[in-house]
Amino acid sequence: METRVVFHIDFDYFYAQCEEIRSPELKSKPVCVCVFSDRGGDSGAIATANYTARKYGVKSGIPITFAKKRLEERHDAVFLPVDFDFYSEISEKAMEIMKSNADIFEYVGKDEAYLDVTQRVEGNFERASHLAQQIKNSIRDKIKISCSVGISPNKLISKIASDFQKPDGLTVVPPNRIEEFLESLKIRVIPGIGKKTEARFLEMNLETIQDLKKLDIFTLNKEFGRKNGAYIFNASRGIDDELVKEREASIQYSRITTLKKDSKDYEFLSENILELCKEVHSIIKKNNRMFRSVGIHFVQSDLSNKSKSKMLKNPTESIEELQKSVIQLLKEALENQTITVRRLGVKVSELSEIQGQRDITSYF
Ligand code: DGT
Ligand code: CA
Ligand code: CA
Repeated sequence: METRVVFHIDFDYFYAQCEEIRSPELKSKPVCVCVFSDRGGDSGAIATANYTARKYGVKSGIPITFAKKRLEERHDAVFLPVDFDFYSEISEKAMEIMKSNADIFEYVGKDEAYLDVTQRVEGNFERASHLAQQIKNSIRDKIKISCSVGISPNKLISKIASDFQKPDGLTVVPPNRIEEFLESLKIRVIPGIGKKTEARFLEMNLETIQDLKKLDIFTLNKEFGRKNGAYIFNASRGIDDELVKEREASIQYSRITTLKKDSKDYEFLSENILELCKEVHSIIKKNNRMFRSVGIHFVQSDLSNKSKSKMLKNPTESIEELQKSVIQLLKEALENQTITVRRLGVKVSELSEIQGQRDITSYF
């Protein structure tokens, strides 16, 4: 394969930075963006925090009560509820700028994307670095968002590189620097390696990627299976052939089926709709997504349409929650239903990527 030039761009402390855009006075304060749970009060978790709050040990995923304790001495600390719609709006604008600067644009999630720019920089890493600086400036000037960029010949190294100097980073790893760049890094920077896998390597006294390279492919295969073993072996050597694939933010996933018979019977329809939920859920899983909006759709026997949808409080990947919402919508839709249903559909939208460290054993 000819040498490619791949960018990974990731917005810094994204939700919290969005909050700073609409209220610039927040910039000097610790800012925590919270997902409050249904239980009320301070129950719930931190979605993200700005770098001032991170200095006090606040990070994604910890309970809101912990964050408040850690920030006790900061009377100016601010705790805000998530506002996904606002963050999506900002994300879309920034994605437009990236898209217009890429040969191939791959959307990953609200705050990150891969760009293949090989052609427009003619494979030249110096020119790539200038292009990245221009994109960063443009996003800062027009949208007031700072981001971190990793540049290398593949997605794997670029992803690691974008995280290397955060916030507002730009890390260029040309082909001849891959080895020295990786060697001193901790094994856990490899995407897919979570706490559990890291712990197993630590037991073997392996901490850095340089240490990891001591393991041969047979040992890795035995420990992690063929597929994961090969992945780890290649990743520690900076090898990754995954192409940047054209992908826009996907709007929704849906499945529709023609029923065996036209019906308005709750039992019959619920049985079918729960089956559709399973299919939609497997698409969600395959794409590593969470959803926040759930909808159902009827094509009725006179071919007229009827649909209903609801917005969940928080994004989720749970099939139970999907089925519960769908059943609720079905019951609502069947109240005073006179005509029978011919085709039945389920859709989810308001999609986002699944966050947080994934363990390699559950990742593949
Ligand atoms: P950074 O490290 O400067 O890139 O910080 P973030 O906040 O941009 O972190 P990143 O890229 O891992 O995640 C992007 C957004 O996704 C983040 O602003 C909030 C959301 N997020 C991340 N982790 C979690 C989590 O554990 N729970 C929830 N609800 N949201 C999360
Ligand atoms: Ca980010
Ligand atoms: Ca991210």
